[in-house]
Amino acid sequence: MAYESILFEETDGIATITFNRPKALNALNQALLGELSDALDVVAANETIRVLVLTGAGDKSFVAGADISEIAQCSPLQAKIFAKNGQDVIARLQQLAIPVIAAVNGFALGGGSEMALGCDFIYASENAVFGLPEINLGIIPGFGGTQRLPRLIGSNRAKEMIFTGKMIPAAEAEKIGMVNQVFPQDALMEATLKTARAIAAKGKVSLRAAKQAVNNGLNVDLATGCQIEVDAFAICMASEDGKEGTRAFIEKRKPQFNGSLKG
Ligand code: CO8
Repeated sequence: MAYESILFEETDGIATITFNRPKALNALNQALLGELSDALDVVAANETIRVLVLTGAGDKSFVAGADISEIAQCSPLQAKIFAKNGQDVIARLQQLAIPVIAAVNGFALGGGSEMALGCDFIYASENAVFGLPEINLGIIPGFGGTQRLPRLIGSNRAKEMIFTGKMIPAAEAEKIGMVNQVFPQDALMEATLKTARAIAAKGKVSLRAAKQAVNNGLNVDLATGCQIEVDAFAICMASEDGKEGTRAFIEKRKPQFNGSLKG
């Protein structure tokens, strides 16, 4: 599929999807969501891709939200479908077997913050701005923001952001735990790719197990979460990666992870 609203590239096992509607500050319209969904199919089907990075075109915006001109034309039913499409594609990011990093290089507002919250963690540039300003439009977040933000930063802080619609700079987003690390704008992508390369060198089986254990454990009680962890741990030990990693330590050499799921 030829893309118009995103850019898709892959280098050395790291795929990068760039939201590419700079004239609209990379706002998410339904066509873009369709392209993103297609690109996630490609990523999921390609075993050589080890890490996915999401970023925005230009130096001003990651994603300035869902496209307000499209929302304004929606009937309630169309709005429900638009919101569901956005939620589904963000859920797929979260469920992707490989790690997904958001490199937020400017505005991450509304659906933009929600997109970043669907990633495994967020790096941001110093000029990045986060917020859920939907309340100013007489609506509420519709791409999972009322659910993921409180789980990440706590319900009181999330409610303050959602009720006021205030925008917060990257430094504050880092302070409240929404962002892992902030970089000068011209250093963001290299820092993100450096972390992506470090992750890509780990075992595919253990990365998958770690992501699933954390994600699945977040929605259950501690005992059930710990059970999820031991099951995932056993899968690692049944894999070549688990055998190779422990053997390499004992033999005092670097492990060569092949990502095979075979025991
Ligand atoms: N949608 C459509 N176009 C946008 C959006 C957007 N979210 N954001 C910016 N643009 C467009 C502007 O209209 C403008 O276009 P034009 O040049 O043709 O007039 C262009 O991008 C540049 O924007 P500005 O001139 O406004 O740039 P500024 O630097 O002055 O301001 C801001 C930047 C602060 C980011 C400002 O553009 C802004 O406030 N944008 C809207 C932010 C917002 O409210 N986002 C939330 C949107 S709602 C949402 O995300 C809901 C998610 C769930 C949806 C469920 C589906 C129904």
